[in-house]
Amino acid sequence: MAQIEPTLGDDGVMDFVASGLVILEGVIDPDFNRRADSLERGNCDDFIASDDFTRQVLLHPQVAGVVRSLLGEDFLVPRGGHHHYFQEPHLGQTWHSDGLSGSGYDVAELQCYYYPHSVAIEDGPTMVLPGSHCRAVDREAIAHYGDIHGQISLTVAAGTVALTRYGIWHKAGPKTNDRARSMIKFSYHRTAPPQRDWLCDAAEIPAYRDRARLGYVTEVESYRDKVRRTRTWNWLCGSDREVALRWEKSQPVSELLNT
Ligand SMILES: O=C(O)CCC(=O)C(=O)O
Repeated sequence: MAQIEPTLGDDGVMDFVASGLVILEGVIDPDFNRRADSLERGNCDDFIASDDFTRQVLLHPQVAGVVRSLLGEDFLVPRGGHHHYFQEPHLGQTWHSDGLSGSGYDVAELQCYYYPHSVAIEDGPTMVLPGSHCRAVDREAIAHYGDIHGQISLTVAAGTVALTRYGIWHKAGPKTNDRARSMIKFSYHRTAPPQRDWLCDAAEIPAYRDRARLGYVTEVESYRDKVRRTRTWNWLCGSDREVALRWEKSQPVSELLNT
């Protein structure tokens, strides 16, 4: 049986743990990208489950290599998804996260956005907020937020695939032209408990090395982010190592009473 090789090392996985995002710019074959030209808006299960889409996109070595790195060996390959298609100008969506997302430290689902055509700022690109993926949020509450320092617009080349941790805040940005804009969304899932089986140089599990504080994050939230990221890293490595917290030197009262 052919194997899917992982493409991320420890640093790549740590980057993903912090940002919730990997962007593979222009990786899909231009001839295949054009197949989406006649795709209708909405459910596109048949297109996604087709042999061609499976081979050209879902099992593309770079796309599947990231999935293999983050979800383990025998991950579930999507058999359906949704075509987010806009043509008319519009004001853009509000910030949201999808479905059952954002409650735990696990990485059990990767939600992916595939862009068969290039996307410019006038086309209403998807906007994402790196680092927002591990917060349990009220969807109605975040819909009231406007621009957030650190948000990014996915203005991308044709054939780009963005892989996100389910739960990342995102929205379609404002569109000012009449050009068709496509985004095909689908998700891969984990089937087995995690282990550190991506590209590793050494057997010993390194401690999580935190990434730079995000532009919109204050001191306390940055401490919370670090704890959440470290728990996610430990979980992905299959390690039960606990995060060092402020009270780790504290003692049980029984020990003090008996001395
Ligand atoms: O089309 C987009 O850029 C984002 C749409 C989306 O993710 C949604 O409606 O949930």
